[in-house]
Amino acid sequence: MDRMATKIPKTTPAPGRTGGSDSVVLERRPQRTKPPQMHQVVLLNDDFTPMEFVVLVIQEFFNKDRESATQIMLKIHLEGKGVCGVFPKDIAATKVDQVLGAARQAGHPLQCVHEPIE
Ligand code: TYC
Repeated sequence: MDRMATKIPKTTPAPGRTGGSDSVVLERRPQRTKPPQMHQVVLLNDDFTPMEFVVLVIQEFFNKDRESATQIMLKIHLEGKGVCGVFPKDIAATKVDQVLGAARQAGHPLQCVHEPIE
């Protein structure tokens, strides 16, 4: 018989309560979930894709206004590559698919990749 009326059941303190006083102590718990690894979507320069097409792609798939899309396109044109946006991995992969799909459909060799940051 382990549940005799005279026995006082052992209890563990409720989460957030420690010690025998009436005071409540909120304990800091280590964070158990990591934020998702972020990936940058990078467009690569080539000699054939029209500048206007690249600007439209950046506006359409990366939600940039015409001014910033043009700046990003020119950076890619001059430096060889440029970051169009930063997303969780699965979203970045979808962006790459969308860009490559639009480029191939239009007959342009535009290249787009995603890579982890940090
Ligand atoms: N270099 C291309 C041209 O002169 C323009 C271009 C820019 C192409 C960016 C691809 O990712 C690119 N028509």
